[in-house]
Amino acid sequence: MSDHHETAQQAQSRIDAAPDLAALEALRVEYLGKQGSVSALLKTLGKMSPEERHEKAPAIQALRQSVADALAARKDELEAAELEARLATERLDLTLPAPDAQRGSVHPVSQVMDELAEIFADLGFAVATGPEIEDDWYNFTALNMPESHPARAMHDTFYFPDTAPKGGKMLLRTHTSPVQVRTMLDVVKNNPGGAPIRIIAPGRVYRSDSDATHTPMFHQIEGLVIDRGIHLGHLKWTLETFLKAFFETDDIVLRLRPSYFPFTEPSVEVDVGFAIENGKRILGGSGDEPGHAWMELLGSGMVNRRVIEMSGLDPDEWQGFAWGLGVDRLAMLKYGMDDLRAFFDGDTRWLSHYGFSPFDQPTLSAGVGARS
Ligand code: 2NL
Repeated sequence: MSDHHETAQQAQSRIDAAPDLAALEALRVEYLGKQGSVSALLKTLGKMSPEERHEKAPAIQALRQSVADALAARKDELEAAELEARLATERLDLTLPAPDAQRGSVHPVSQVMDELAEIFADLGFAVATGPEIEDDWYNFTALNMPESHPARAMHDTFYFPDTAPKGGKMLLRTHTSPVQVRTMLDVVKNNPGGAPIRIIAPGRVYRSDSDATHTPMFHQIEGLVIDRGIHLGHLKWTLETFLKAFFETDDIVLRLRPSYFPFTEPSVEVDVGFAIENGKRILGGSGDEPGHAWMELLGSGMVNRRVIEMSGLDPDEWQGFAWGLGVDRLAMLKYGMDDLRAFFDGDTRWLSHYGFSPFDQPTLSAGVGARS
């Protein structure tokens, strides 16, 4: 009996001193494993007489129980310590600054499109969109350019082999004018007597042309106003107001020159005065001042009577003006890029340099009329 008591005490102190779970497992095998010393004692019970077994079994069972209890208690301690250690090393410090996320930027073309939509919204214009794959009729014929018209040759059109529903071939639109044609037809269909229209049509357009200043796909924005009693004065005021808001300066001087487009009559080329400072074009002042020159900015005019008639309106009652300009060129002028081709290379260094934060709103420091 005292034998077992000593064994139990020795086992208890060895188990309590086990430094880790592996050492503890070794002790379990040593005492309670198949070849273990306590297991061996238990096996001796089988060879005893009932009387002897009755006498010795309680002490041996008590020894086995005390070793098993000591192992279980130490196992709980070691596991708790291990968990504590893990919690200590894996603790997250939520006060550390998070690394900055990789963020995209708004392309200058998108930025300028947004700015234009914002300015023209202030002037009461809605944004209209339409298909980039067009029917010859909407792109040319409806705009007073019948199939034999020489102005068609100036457009370097990408044609599809498919025949268009209204004759000719399907094509990639060469301007966003077909959007305005579709809008006019829609408005007249829903309002047979006619109704005022004020829209801008921004979007991608295509011409088979490629060099430092031309890409086969570029961006255009056209504007169209149809109402009663519209004249050139409205055109001039609208363009002047828009350009002052866009370039964020009142110092914008326009020069209107006679021009020719099949869809407008009269047609007006609009130039803007500028000076060169540090190799960059700075808008402002008359182009006739010393050190200044004129730069062609956009084409415009009064909507041709034949285009008004095509839409189903009476040109003696309804007049309009329209204009078209290149968004990419406008972006280059405002934000100082010098190579158009870089706009479409997708170079992330260029994009992070010239791109805009999607979180900086509003896009313009001031809207229409903020300086008046
Ligand atoms: C340019 C000139 C222009 C238009 C586009 C237009 C649209 C309709 C009726 C009449 Cl539906 N005109 N658009 C008018 C004048 C000029 O664009 O140089 N664009 C880059």
